[in-house]
Amino acid sequence: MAVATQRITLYTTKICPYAHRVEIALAEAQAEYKKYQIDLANKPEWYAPKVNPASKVPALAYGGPDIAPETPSPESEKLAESLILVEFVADLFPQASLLPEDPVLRAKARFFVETISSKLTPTYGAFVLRGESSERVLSGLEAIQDTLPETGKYAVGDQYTIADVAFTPFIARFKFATENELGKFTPEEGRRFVEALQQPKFLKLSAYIGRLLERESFKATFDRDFFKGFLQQRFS
Ligand SMILES: N[C@@H](CCC(=O)N[C@@H](CS)C(=O)NCC(=O)O)C(=O)O
Repeated sequence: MAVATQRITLYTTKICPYAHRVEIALAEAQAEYKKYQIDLANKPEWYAPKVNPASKVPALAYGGPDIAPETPSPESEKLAESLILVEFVADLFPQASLLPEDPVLRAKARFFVETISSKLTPTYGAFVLRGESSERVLSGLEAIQDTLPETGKYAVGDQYTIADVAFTPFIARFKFATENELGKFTPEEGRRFVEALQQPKFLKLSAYIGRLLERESFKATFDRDFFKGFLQQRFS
């Protein structure tokens, strides 16, 4: 376990792909931290005023005394927004090498993250939760594939970085939902997504996704049964 200079408490929710990013980053860093599950349907009254005024997960408390997460201390720093938290973890634990040292690779990692933010994350709710067509998701994935390097295991080469962390929770949920036919999308749209990813056109992306989902930090932080239960309860 790697110990940060100060205490970390992560406020998270298992179904949330944004919060999942921070759990992956902390797992990559082998960080010691406390985790508190926020029930989004019934948020604790202290959460917005004392942790995150935006009332969203993920949020992170850094520093302060060793107290229970449900009584957050005014002495800890409260930080939010998944991509900012992933970079914060990268900064706290440089030995995890989540940010490349080379400035060009750093810029490429951030460009990849930007591509995910502009082309893919908005399509998750639209397709899986609201049943819009898979077209926008597939064109987002094409843009992401175009951003991958010709060689290398991950988004910017052989080093696993913030870019991979940003993508993993989303693609894992797209795949899980469509492969298990659980979501607001029609069965035809679900099949279209699954079959599209098997086409030769997506060979490079599929191989990359396979490597992401084999990563220990992902496997240790994705509760498939919980996610399945959430989708079943909502959509079947
Ligand atoms: N831009 C934010 C998005 C976080 C977000 O939308 N989280 C959702 C859960 S996945 C949330 O907390 N929603 C508040 C609510 O449902 O009340 C980030 O990257 O952290």
